[in-house]
Amino acid sequence: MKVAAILAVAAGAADVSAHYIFQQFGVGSQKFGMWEHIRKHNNHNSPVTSLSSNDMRCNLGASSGADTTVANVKAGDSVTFYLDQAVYHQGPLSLYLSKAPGSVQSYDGSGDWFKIYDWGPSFNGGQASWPLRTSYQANLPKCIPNGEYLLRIQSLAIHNPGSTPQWYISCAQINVSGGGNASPSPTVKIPGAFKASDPGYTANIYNNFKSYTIPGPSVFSC
Ligand SMILES: *[C@@H]1O[C@H](CO)[C@@H](O)[C@H](O)[C@H]1NC(C)=O
Ligand SMILES: [Cu+2]
Repeated sequence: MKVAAILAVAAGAADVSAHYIFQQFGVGSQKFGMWEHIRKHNNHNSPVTSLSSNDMRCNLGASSGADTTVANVKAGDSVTFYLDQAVYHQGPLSLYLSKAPGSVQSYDGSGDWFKIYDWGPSFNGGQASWPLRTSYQANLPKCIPNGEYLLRIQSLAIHNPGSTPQWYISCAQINVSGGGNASPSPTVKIPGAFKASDPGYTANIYNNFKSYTIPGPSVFSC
């Protein structure tokens, strides 16, 4: 208990220092430049904390992607988000996709979203370990329809139980070819997909922490 309290205080103190930013995108072995194909947001290294805010989509000041180029990808490709420094707040990470009705550069993310990947904790001998890394890689599903999409990564920071959890978010703009004709499901809206009552949002990771449910819909796979 004592250790848990000290850890919680230490984690809180870390909040004054710079946070991590998803600021570079990659496809396969190619790593693009700073903010290339990623919507630049105005939040610098601060988190989004309101579950009802449209900033939950692509972060503060990133509702338009007019100034951001679009990466050409193939369905099934490996995609990677790189950070300026390793994620250091405990919590899950997830990848979401939302198909733009037309050009993704003018898409605000108000349509349907589905989840394609989760990074959660592993439990070993009563200890949880979180995947805190400098980059996160996953493969796009092979069966998604061709077209332009927002590809969104989120890190949900739940290191301070009892305080408002924090969301670190970026969106890349991708143009998928070579896909299929799936109708990915389940779909959710953002905001709306995450609730204050979600067990994965209220979890106390320092107290009898033995299992964890990552917020959001189940992962879609082909
Ligand atoms: C998207 O990819 C298709 C197929 O390669 C291509 O014809 C189209 O021009 C691309 N769109 C953009 C915006 O790059
Ligand atoms: Cu912090």
